[in-house]
Formats: sequence, structure tokens, C-alpha cells
Amino acid sequence: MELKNKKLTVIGLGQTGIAVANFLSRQGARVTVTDSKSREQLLEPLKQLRADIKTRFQNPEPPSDTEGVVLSPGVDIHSPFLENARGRGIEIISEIELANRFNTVPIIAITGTNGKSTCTSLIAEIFARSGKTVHAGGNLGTPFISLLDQGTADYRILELSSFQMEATSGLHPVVSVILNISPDHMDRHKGFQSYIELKEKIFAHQTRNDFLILNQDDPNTRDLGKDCPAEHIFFSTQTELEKGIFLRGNKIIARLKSSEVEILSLESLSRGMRWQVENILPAVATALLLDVSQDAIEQALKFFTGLEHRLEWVRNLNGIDYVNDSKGTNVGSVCKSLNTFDRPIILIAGGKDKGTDFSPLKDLMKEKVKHLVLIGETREKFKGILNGSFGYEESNTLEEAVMLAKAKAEEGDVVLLSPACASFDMFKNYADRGNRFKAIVKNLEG
Ligand code: UMA
Repeated sequence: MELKNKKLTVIGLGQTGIAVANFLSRQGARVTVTDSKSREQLLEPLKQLRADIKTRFQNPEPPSDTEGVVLSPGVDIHSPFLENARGRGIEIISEIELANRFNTVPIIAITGTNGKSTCTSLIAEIFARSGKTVHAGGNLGTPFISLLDQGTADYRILELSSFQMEATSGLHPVVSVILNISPDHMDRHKGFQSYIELKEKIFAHQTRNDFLILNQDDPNTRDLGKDCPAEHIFFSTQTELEKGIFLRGNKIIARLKSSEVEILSLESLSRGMRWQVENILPAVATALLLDVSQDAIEQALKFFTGLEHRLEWVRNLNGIDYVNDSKGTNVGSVCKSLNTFDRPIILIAGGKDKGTDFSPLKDLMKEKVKHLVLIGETREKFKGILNGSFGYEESNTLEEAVMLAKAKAEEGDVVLLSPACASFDMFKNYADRGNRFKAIVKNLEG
């Protein structure tokens, strides 16, 4: 892809836009970055741009003479401000697509609705312990394009979101993982089927030399890739598989090659990771398929305590576990978190609406949730599905919500923050929400 002197537009001056614009400028392109926000709102990111990069604020539309457009993940490919460029036949690609065209290192790619970051980070941990050089990024935090600056590696491990797949067409991972699929980001994508099709792009270019790892327990993933020539490998926490990775009692068993291998028992894992076995199984399968030693896998599994804000155990107070699952920003994620516990749950939920249908939560909440505390702007919508069938309280602040939850909780219960919503109505982001929850919980008195 020749970039020298090409007039290119990068849309969005966030983490991705900065990295893309600087990369293109270093390659000799004539770069403009556009953003719907004002200059005043973007003073900090502006400081990180190379001097030769032009900017346009409060109007993300690419200049009329642009010869190519690179989108940040937060920019919807169907945005009206792209119509002009599309009408002129200008190529519009994602940051992932751009980075992929320059990447020369084998890719391991992980997608799915929930658990992507945990699985990606665990794969990176396992490979690092085995002595391999790996770079991990994508939706996880470091843009793919920034990984290209980190020198060469044995593998680049990418967490990929549906947003990132929209304008991506050429990705070819040696291992693709689809963890699970349930409705999410329905305010952006045109229905659930379109969302699934974006996830399917991860294996579109795989060949018979590659591996496609799928969740046998999820009806939305188990039948994917029927026409994909890559070797299909399944994982399951529910059934033993003839070929794949699964649980037998509390032991992780892999049957990937000729013989069966026992990896380790769940008791060796940290408390938070014992709650996330379905993210562990595909990570272990990936490592075994790429010939990582069992010793390195076991060491990493014993060491890895999971990620912040994903089923993160905060504290036990008076026999009650407080768990921060602020990253539980969709219904599927909350269902998984509720199913994790076989004890009564006091759930704190609600936040900014993402166009989600909450009704799949209703029956599970009746089974698992002893009491519900609602926060945020989706309170009314939540109440609508409960329809008087379920006890709840409302709160304007997280502090009050935690106090209400504490008052209802008894020894042996779990107080779980798992909002099923985005955070932007009350917090900067999900991490801010999770950090506030942890601070409040740590200050609780017995
Ligand atoms: N913008 C426009 N026009 C638009 C939309 C956005 O100008 O129509 C501008 C905004 O004003 C803002 C900039 O774009 O200035 C932000 O771009 P961005 O939203 O793509 O944010 P980045 O900072 O580049 O972060 C992105 C991912 N963000 C999103 O997908 C929303 C990060 O994922 C990712 O870690 C990062 O790239 C590095 O790859 C975050 C996320 O929330 C964690 N992801 C979603 C999720 O996990 O559910 C998909």
C-alpha cells in the first residue's frame, strides 16, 4: 500500500486516531484528522500529533480531495458524513485493516461478546511465560497499528470488537477464537444477524493450515464457519468433547492432537479466574495448538488473577463477597456473571442505554437475584421488564446503591455490580465506575 504523498483522512482523535495519523504521517502521507468534537475538547490528544498533521474540528466529514479514509472504532461506517467520500469511490478502512496491510507477524485474534480481554491477556501471559515474544492489543487498549512500532514478535494477539470489524476485510489470523455471541451494541449495528456477520469476518480468510476455536456451549457460535477450511476446535464447560478442550469434574482436559492431556484442576486458579473458565479453555487450546509447553501454560494459569472490572473480587465483609463486574455492559455479560454464582445475589445494575432489550434477564434474575438496586438512566426501562414481579430499590448515586445492597445482604450472599449498560450517564467510563465501586466497598464498615 503506497502512502507517500497520499491525501488521507483519519476520523476520530482518540487513542486510535492519534496512533493512525502519526503512523501515516511517518510513512509520508498528507494526513488530516477530523473529529466531531471542538478543538477545546481535544487539546490533550492534539499535543500528541506530529506537526505536519492537519486537523478539522466539529465536523468529521473528510475533506473533498481526500484519497482514502481510516476510521476509529467509535466511528460508525454508516455515518452520513461518509456518504460523500463513498459516493466518490474513496476507500474507507478501519485501523485494523490498515495495520493488517503492514503487519508481517502471525496473528492470533479473539472476538466474541464477552470475555475477550481476559482471554487475550491470558494468551499473552501464557506465551510470554513460554519465552515467546508477543504483542497484545486491539480493543484491549493498545491499537494494532501501535504494535507495529514495537519491533518484531512471534505473535501479535488481537482482541477485536464488532466496531473494529466493520471496515476490516483482509485479516487472516493463524488462530481465531469466537468466545460467545449475544446481542450487544444494537444501537450501532443493524440487528443481531449483522452483528454475528461482523464476528464471522475473523475467519473469512483462514485456510486449512489455521485453527478456528469455537464455543460448543453457545448456540450462536457452535455452527459458525461451516465453510471455513481451518481446523475447527471446540471448547465446552458442559460436555466432554471427542476433539477439543473441556472440563472433567474440576479438571481441564485437552484432546487436541493424538492423546488426551490433563492440564490442571480449577482449585489451582485464582478466585476470579475460577469464575471465568470459559475464557480460560480457548486460551489453553490456542497455546497447545501452537506448541507451547504444558509447564508454561500451568505457570501462567496459576499466576494470572484476571482483569480489573471483570468479575473482580473486591472484598469479603461479614461473610458477604463484593464483586466488581463494571465491564458487564451488556445483557449477555450479566447473564454469565449471574450464572457464575450458586449463592443469592444482590445485583446493582443500570446505566446508559445502548438500545438493549433487557427482557432476557428477567427469568434469570428471578432465579438468581435476591434483591435489585437500580442506578442510572435505564431505571425506567428496567422497571418496565420487571413489571412488578421483582423486588427492587432505586438510587441516584453509587454510594447509596452500595449501602442499600449491603443492608439487604446476609452472610454467604454476593453483592455484584454488573450494570448491563454503559456508564457514561454517571461516570467517565466503565473503569471509573468500577474504581468508584471498589473505593466505596473498601471503606464500608462491618
Ligand atoms: N468521533 C467522531 N465521530 C464519530 C464518532 C467518534 O469524531 O462519529 C470521535 C470522538 O469525538 C472522539 C474519537 O472519535 O474524539 C474517539 O474515537 P474512538 O471512540 O474510536 O476511541 P479510541 O480512543 O480510539 O478507542 C478505541 C476503542 N473505542 C471504541 O471502540 C468506542 C477502544 O475500545 C479501544 O481500546 C481503542 O480504540 C484501542 O484499540 C473501548 C471500547 O469501549 C475499550 N470498546 C467497545 C467495547 O469493548 O464494548 C467496543
